[in-house]
Amino acid sequence: MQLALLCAVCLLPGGLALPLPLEAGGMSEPQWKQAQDYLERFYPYDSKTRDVNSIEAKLKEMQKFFHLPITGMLNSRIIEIMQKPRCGMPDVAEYSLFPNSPKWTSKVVTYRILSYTRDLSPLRVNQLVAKAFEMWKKEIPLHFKRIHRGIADIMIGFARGAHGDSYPFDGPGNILAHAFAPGPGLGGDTHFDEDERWSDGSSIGINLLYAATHELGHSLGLGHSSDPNAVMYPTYEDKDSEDFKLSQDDIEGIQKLYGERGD
Ligand SMILES: [Ca+2]
Ligand SMILES: [Zn+2]
Ligand SMILES: [Zn+2]
Repeated sequence: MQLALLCAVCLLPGGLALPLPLEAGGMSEPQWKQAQDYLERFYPYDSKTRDVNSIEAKLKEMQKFFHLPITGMLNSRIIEIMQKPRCGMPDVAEYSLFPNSPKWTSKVVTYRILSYTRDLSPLRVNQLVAKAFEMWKKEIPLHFKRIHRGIADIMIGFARGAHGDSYPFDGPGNILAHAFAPGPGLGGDTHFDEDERWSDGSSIGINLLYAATHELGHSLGLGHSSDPNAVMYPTYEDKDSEDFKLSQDDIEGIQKLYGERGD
């Protein structure tokens, strides 16, 4: 099942710079464990090098993805990125499109909202999800149709902890949501962590419109982008406005899959 900065030395305050396979040095044991877990989760394999399981190789992949100097060493900048809330999908470069570029082949793609958050009214969630679909729809020749019963291509819901796929959520913070690439079964489905505080932009919390637009990008076949302006960038940055747009990078990605809208 298939499920994304610039930095200069001047930005490194105190500079933890440790060769990774070595001892944790100035890092606490939990921090060290957290860094290893992060790399194993978001950089699950590296097809280009033979030492696929090397933590150092994974760290280099991560530095490459985030446009940081590729040193294979942990430093405070990389730890800062690891601590940001983010999408649960991996950042492997191949996933810019998923392997084999899965996409919807029908011109009408259905979706169904199975469950809601307690943080917003169902009506508001329906509006925000529809708006997120609209963001993508403007750029490609696909139509999205909401259905209220039966199985839709894209099943959307809020859930906490283990929720029936192999990717349990992790409580408040860290992983916010995930989505599956186009395909049967779980394919296209989008899950939001109900342990987050979801917002429509009018209150404190994670901006659901922004998160939904990102996740639906995955549901349509996009992987993560390493362009910090892209909606498909893997970490969540505070978006206090509803007025964000897809970046040129997002548009180029989705049109690579589906072509341009004809009208
Ligand atoms: Ca979470
Ligand atoms: Zn993502
Ligand atoms: Zn899930």
